[in-house]
Amino acid sequence: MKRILIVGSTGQIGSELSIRLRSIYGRDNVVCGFYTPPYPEGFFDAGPTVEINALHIEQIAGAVKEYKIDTIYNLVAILSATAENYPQLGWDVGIGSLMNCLDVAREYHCAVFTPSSIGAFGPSTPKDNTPQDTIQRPNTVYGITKVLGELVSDYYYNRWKVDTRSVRFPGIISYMTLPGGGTTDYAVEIFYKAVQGKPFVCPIKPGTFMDMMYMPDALDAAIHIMEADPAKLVHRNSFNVTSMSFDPEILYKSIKQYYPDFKMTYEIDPLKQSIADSWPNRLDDSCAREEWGWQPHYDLEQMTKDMIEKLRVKS
Ligand code: AKB
Repeated sequence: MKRILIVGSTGQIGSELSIRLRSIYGRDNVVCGFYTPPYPEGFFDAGPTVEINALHIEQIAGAVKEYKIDTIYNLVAILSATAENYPQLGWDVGIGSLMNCLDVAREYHCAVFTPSSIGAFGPSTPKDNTPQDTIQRPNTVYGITKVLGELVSDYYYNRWKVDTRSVRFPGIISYMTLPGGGTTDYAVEIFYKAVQGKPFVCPIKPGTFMDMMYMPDALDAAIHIMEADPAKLVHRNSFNVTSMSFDPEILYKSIKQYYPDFKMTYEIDPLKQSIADSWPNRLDDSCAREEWGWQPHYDLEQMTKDMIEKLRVKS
């Protein structure tokens, strides 16, 4: 049975990944590292927790030793738009947590998952059916940290045999914990407004396509890649994964099926728009499908239905 440490467990992905991992590996085999509030409801009662500032390597090492950890999920990051406003912070947090996790993993023989992102691509990357192996010249701090993360993770695998694996996450849509500071956040915020009966002001232009994924599929990806047979992995850091691609108008129409009076207007955020324009329209994730059986379950219609059902219960 795996013994897992999640560093950055209270964010959008961590708050749901911890629940899913505990349902698979057992409550006490998943330790949640926390640092930044707010903490999810019931967080401290749901299983073991430990305070970890990911920039302090001894805190990660201490938790790994104490709980006999063999797998680290490093979910610490400053998302794309915030990192453009605070580049030093984006760099320090993204790279600091990555290097600390890798060094601890090397010493204590742990596997490491650090998500990459569609942000690891840039304006010179082919926009449609973006291949697994292609040009990666991002023009954002976030993207640069993600490319470095991919390269350094592969380096630790090749040089030190640290079992590093990861996926390039698209925008993740979820109802439990809000994302913050990302370019794709609009695709979550729009649902909250629709369910609250309020109009939505979209920061991204119509016609801007980006890859997206519903949280249950994102959790599957993060878990299945770490369970994959290593003999079948040609790639490691990181795999393209996607389950849908849409622009704001397509998402708006999908939500309007449930709320015919829902109104969306546009007030373009130049920073978010320029980041979105530099990212692919749709990834080709055939390598993930071939090498470890990646298969998403939610398309736009299924995701919209489930998001609205869940948010109605929540509100
Ligand atoms: C962001 O928008 O910054 C993230 C991402 C796609 O990595 N959601």
